[in-house]
Amino acid sequence: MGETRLHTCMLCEAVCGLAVEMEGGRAVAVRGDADDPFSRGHVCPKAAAIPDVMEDPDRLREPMRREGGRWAPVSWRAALAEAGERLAAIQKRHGPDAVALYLGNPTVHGFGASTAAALFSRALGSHSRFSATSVDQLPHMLASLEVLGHQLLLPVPDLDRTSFMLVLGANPRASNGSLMTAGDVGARLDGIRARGGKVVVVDPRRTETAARADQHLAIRPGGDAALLLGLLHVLFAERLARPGRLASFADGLDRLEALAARFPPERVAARSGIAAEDIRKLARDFAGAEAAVAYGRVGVCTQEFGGLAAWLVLALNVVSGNLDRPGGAMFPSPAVDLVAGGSPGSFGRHASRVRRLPAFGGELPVAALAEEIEAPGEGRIRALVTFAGNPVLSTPNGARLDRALAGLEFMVSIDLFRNETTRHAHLILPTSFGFEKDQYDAVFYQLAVRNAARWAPALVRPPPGVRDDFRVLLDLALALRARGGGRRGWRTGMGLRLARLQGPRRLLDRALRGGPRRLSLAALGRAPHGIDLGPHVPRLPERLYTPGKRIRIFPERYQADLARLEAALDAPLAAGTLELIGRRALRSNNSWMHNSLRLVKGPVACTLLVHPADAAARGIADGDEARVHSRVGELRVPVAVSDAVAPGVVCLPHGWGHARPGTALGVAAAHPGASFNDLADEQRVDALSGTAVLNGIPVTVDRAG
Ligand SMILES: Nc1nc2c(c(=O)[nH]1)N[C@H]1C(S)=C(S)[C@@H](COP(=O)(O)OP(=O)(O)OC[C@H]3O[C@@H](n4cnc5c(=O)[nH]c(N)nc54)[C@H](O)[C@@H]3O)O[C@H]1N2
Ligand SMILES: Nc1nc2c(c(=O)[nH]1)N[C@H]1C(S)=C(S)[C@@H](COP(=O)(O)OP(=O)(O)OC[C@H]3O[C@@H](n4cnc5c(=O)[nH]c(N)nc54)[C@H](O)[C@@H]3O)O[C@H]1N2
Ligand code: SF4
Ligand SMILES: [Mo]
Repeated sequence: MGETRLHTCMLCEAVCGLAVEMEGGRAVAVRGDADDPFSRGHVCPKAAAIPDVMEDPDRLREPMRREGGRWAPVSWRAALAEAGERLAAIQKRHGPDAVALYLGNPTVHGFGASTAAALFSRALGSHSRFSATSVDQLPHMLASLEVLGHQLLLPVPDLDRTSFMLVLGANPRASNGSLMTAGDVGARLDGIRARGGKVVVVDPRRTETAARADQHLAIRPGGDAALLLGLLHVLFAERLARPGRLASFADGLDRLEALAARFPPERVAARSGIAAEDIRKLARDFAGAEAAVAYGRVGVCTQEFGGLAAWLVLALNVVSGNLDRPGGAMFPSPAVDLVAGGSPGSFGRHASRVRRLPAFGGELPVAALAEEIEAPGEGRIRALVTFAGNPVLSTPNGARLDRALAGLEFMVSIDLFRNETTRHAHLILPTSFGFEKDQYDAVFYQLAVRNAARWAPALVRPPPGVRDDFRVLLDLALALRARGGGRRGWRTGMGLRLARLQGPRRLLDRALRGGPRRLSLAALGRAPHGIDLGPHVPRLPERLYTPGKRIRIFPERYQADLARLEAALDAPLAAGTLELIGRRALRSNNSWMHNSLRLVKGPVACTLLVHPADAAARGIADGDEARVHSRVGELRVPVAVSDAVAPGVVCLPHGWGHARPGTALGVAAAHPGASFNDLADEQRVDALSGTAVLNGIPVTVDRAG
């Protein structure tokens, strides 16, 4: 009989508590930890796949070195020395920006990795830094920076107390919530309706979340900014705008009112695809609710007007008086306060060389990565370090990036697998994963719907040839510096060596002790199921980082982008064009869980949803193979005819396309699918923020001959 140990899931933002059945030193079964006060025993099918990843025969278990097309194992000492030497040489010859960095999504899913990634990034001293932020939540961070003064001051829906939730461009019943960490989000959404409240979903597809809501409004992709202006128009025009106490420390409400006056529902109906009377009713319902919250996520960010839309979601919460009030959008008070401890952020301090796209928080939009590698001249990217990312599948025009990576002088990847991206590396440094690591989710407790903390120590030893992310990143930074690369200065070097010496546990303990809750690792260790730290409390205006602690409701930056929106209000789509959007599925996780047979077996997941009318017009039947064509590429995918998508919209998941040669992912290669991002156009970014447009991509679809 085995024993049960506790851990926390590191796969998505819900941070579910896990009860792990151990036998002979192996994790043999994974259940939800019913005694976790935050996740209450909830898990999804992906948790059971954590041991699949840990024990995957394709997982890299020692550093690998590529010579031409051949891979051979290499010692850690030799790998770090070579990586440090070659990166340093390129920086010395071509300047610090010649070495780029891409930080992938799992970076934020652990304290050790996120801490070390920040130190590495600083030590590298390059302006050529990229991450998943610019294919994800950047517009929300920008809105928080502009309006509230801090990029991490992200308001979170007070899910357990709201009586009206307006969901735009999010599908928490599949994604389990994002910028809204909530154990068992489905039950919490059900709770709103059980209390007599309402859930309204604005999405071009009738998603799992929309199907179980009170109302679904099928918006046209990219129509959110238009819709939100229409909603604000009604609130002001019908005297439903009630900012309440917020008005005493908000600037610009009058200018926002004047702006909204120009966008009556009739004017925005065509672009949003939502009838004027539906917009009026939605505004009245929202304003009439006891406590309401507007919540926008990936579909609102990664689209043509992502910057404006994210700002207007925040503005709607302010104008209706729902920011910072119970049942509205609130600011968590976690045990490790990343807001107080982190940089407020910056926007546009530098720009990309080729297209002049703005940096956010010192990072450039990843849509510019391929051209920055390809375009000759001073400042060209010649080497790349990737950490926990797979941008060939995750970023727009992945096929172009794929070609560009093949032309790099040198590339190092820190990852578990040789995948579509890391196969281009000259060295892959393999790291520990899952129950081999300690788990504390500093980032996600900063975004939780209720304050909580849970720390889990590693349950098993990693394979002997792999090392912890924390150590690998710091050792690589030190190797680089030892050979004259990276940012100079003794402080950087001291910081690295000190962090390396202390290790992630001591750093976390210090952060907890210095945090507002005065917790410690020992205190969390005594509460292995996690601690409930209570509901959110109002924190404004004290928490604001703007001068004078004011809410700047209408920052200049947005004014300039409104003309672009106005020009698009009545622009028709080219005849025969459909608009492509994405979708997430419960059994999939971005680009990298497709090597677990338990998750990919069964019906093919990578299908194109086509509305029956659009299918009929093209002579396409359910199950046929379609040819999907965009400005940058063409794919063949099986069709599922479905009235869940609005007419004119087609829908495909991202993260597939595992048929590229040179990868080592056996199960995924047998269930390859096609890559959405071979259709996404890297030249189409939200002009305001630089965020990639991954929804509303114009495509043509016909039956594959
Ligand atoms: N078309 C389209 N594209 C999208 C999106 C979309 O909705 N539509 N979504 C975007 C979003 S929101 C995101 S966040 C990005 C994600 O895109 P990426 O940043 O590329 O991240 P993942 O696809 O999650 O790939 C994670 C990688 O990290 C590795 N990995 C996993 N765990 C660990 C670990 O503990 N340590 C190390 N060293 N490596 C690890 C995996 O093997 C894998 O290679 O994709 C974006 N791309
Ligand atoms: N199972 C699973 N869970 C995940 C992930 C995963 O890959 N799989 N990824 C994780 C990551 S990295 C993230 S960032 C989160 C994302 O979490 P969510 O944002 O909840 O993710 P999506 O399911 O992509 O939801 C986006 C929705 O926007 C809709 N949409 C597309 N275009 C538009 C538009 O123009 N306007 C509006 N209003 N809606 C639009 C899409 O139809 C889709 O339903 O999920 C996380 N959780
Ligand atoms: S919902 Fe997210 S955190 Fe919970 S088990 Fe599934 S993947 Fe893990
Ligand atoms: Mo994401």
